[in-house]
Amino acid sequence: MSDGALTALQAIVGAPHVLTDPDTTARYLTDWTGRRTGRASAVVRPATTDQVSDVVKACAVHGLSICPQGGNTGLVGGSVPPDDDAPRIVLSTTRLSDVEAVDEIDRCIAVGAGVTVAEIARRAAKVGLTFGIDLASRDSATAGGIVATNAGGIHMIRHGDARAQVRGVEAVLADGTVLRRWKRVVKDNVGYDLPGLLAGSEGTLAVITRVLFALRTPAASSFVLVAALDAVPVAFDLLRGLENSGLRIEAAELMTSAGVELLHERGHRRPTEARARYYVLVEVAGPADLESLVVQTVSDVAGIVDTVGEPAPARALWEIREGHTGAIAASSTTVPVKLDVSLPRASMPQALESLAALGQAQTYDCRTIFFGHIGDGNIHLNYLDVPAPAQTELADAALQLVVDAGGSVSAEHGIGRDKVRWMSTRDPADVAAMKAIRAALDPHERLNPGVLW
Ligand code: FAD
Ligand code: 2HG
Ligand code: ZN
Repeated sequence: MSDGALTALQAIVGAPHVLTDPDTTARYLTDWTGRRTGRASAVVRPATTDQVSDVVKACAVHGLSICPQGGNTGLVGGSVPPDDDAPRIVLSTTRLSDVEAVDEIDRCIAVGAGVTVAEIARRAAKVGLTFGIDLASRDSATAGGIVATNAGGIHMIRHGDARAQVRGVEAVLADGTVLRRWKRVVKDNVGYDLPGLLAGSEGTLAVITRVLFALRTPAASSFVLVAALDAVPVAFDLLRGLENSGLRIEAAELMTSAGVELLHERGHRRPTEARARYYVLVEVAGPADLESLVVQTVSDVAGIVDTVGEPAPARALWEIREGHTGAIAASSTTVPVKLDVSLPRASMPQALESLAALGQAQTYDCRTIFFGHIGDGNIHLNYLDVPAPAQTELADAALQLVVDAGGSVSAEHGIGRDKVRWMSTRDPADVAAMKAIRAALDPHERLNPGVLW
């Protein structure tokens, strides 16, 4: 970076917040999976929207592109820059950390983009409300990150995705303009849904600096059940049965014996006494006699091998599910091939068989662990121990299978840098419209070049 650029950035955010020392910048340059390490001239940490705007303008003057970064927990390589010499900065949102008091009347909270999901949940809980997004990366993933990726998480089945939680957004466009859509009202149909457009834009349309999130009413009483079963359709029968009994599904998660055994090796209990091919963790909410309703429903569903249940939060059961990502990363001899797909319920059982068979094929011969948010049709495919040269071929074969089964190649993690070649699964006119939006808002491709496109 030129001396002029460095001086300009230091003048905006203060010299201690323009990081150039390799020891300090290292953690901003490698992604959570360890697959990607990139390069940047500096990591810049603005503390206000105006500073972000000035940083963006200075980058335009000095020909620097910008990689926005929140908690750096993204799983598709979008939060770190590429490994080349092009002039760029990482714009870290960690200092955009202000939190306003919860608005208990309109049930919303205004937070800086760098505030973590766990902190938003804590603030909501203090006034008896809940935040609709929860995920295992809650202690690091940020407000800006979950909106930029349109994260789903474990309660998406109940409250919708991150986009559905957004009431207002403040963001800086590629030319430094501050865009502010900020109304506490629930209904607001004046023109295009720009906050909705920024949700899922993965840092390619704007830097999100503040978010106004809706808050929700927590369940008065909830119960966690894990059912062991040998066939995926039994899981759908169980979910239908619970809903037909008047229970509300708050979460519905799939695990397989491979995942449960891996977690067991690492000190977790097995969820049920009997072992089975699949385990479904369901959190339900409902009336006071919740447990008896659950027990009655389970006894009406054919094909359940064993069950265990306890009142929420049932952390020990949830930890088996939430420990999967870390356990897989620690156990695989290579960075796992991690695919995040959704499948129509009708084709899921057959597709999962084919996807597992693919992992067992002689050319790959890897360990295969599937899990995920089955209630939303979202399965996380993890292939472990795959030698680096075979990874792209395996990923492409798996994703082709998913497309052929009518599914989506990215359910909740996004496209990032890892899945760019799969953007072509959208119709050509759809791709052209998205590219036109990108060209209109960021004609010089300064924001996260190489992500999505
Ligand atoms: P980062 O990783 O820093 O960035 C992600 C993307 O958003 C990048 O493209 C980045 O450029 C962009 N970005 C970040 N902040 C901004 C901003 N302020 N303005 C513009 N662009 C920005 N994801 C799910 O959807 N559901 C899950 O259940 C889930 N569970 C996870 C569990 C674990 C253990 C881990 C490690 C990850 C999990 N993830 C999950 C993935 C990840 O946590 C989410 O994608 C999360 O939303 C990323 O937030 P972040 O702040 O870490 O963003
Ligand atoms: C989860 O649901 C995350 O736990 C991570 O989306 C998925 O590790 C994965 O493949
Ligand atoms: Zn997930």
